[in-house]
Amino acid sequence: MKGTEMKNGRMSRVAVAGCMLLAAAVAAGVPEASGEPKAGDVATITLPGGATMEMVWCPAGTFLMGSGYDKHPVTLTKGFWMGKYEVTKAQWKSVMGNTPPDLREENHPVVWVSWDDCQQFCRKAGLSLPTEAQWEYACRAGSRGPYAGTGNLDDMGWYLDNSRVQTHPVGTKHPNAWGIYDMHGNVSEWCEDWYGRYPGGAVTDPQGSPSGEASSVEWLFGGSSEGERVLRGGAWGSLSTQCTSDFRVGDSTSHAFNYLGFRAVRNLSEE
Ligand SMILES: [Ca+2]
Repeated sequence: MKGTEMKNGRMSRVAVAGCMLLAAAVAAGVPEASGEPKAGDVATITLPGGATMEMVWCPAGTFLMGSGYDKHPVTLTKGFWMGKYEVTKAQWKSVMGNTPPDLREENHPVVWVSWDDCQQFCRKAGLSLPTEAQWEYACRAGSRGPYAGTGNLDDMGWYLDNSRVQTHPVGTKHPNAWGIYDMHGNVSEWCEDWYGRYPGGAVTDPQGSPSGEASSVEWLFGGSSEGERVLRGGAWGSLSTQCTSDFRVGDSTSHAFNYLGFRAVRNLSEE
């Protein structure tokens, strides 16, 4: 897939010859058996404003989501393209024409973005926030332990013990098995779903709770009356236990802070 390019929301028809079938299939939203991408295949999209974004193919599949009593089988019936990296300041500036207040370099993940802000970015770019299930599936990339990739958080992410309490350029730690970076730590990532209890038992293509609850962490601070959206992966200031594949927390949709960022997905319905 290297060298394939998607422009203006569509796979480019001038992609390299070997990708022509795939390009047509994905553009039509109907992947062909022979042309379906493989886990970890990479495509590059051009964002409004000219910046590019690398996306990694996550194939349809079933995995065990959550941990302990929350663990339950989840089936995702459609593959999707997941951002290889957290959305950077440069990408935000390209799409939105501004950057939130932060002095970091442009290859750092954008921070000070609320869930509402991320919705605006995604609408403009023809992308979406991942569902919580998509996020954990892509984070695990087939792994079952608390951390993907090497299984060692120091290899995989920036968190309280190694970050020097700041963000770091994206992609500077070890990727997971599908080649996705910084799912553990660096910035905590907004997901599409309302925060709420998991449904009991096996589920297919879950879209999250029908309305938002205050997460257990937020309850400590009085919760939020407007309901909360899911945040995943922990951040540069998080404990190791807050950076696991299954750790979840919620926050109000209008809250922006210096550890809140996101990554985007492109679903086949958006091709
Ligand atoms: Ca992250």
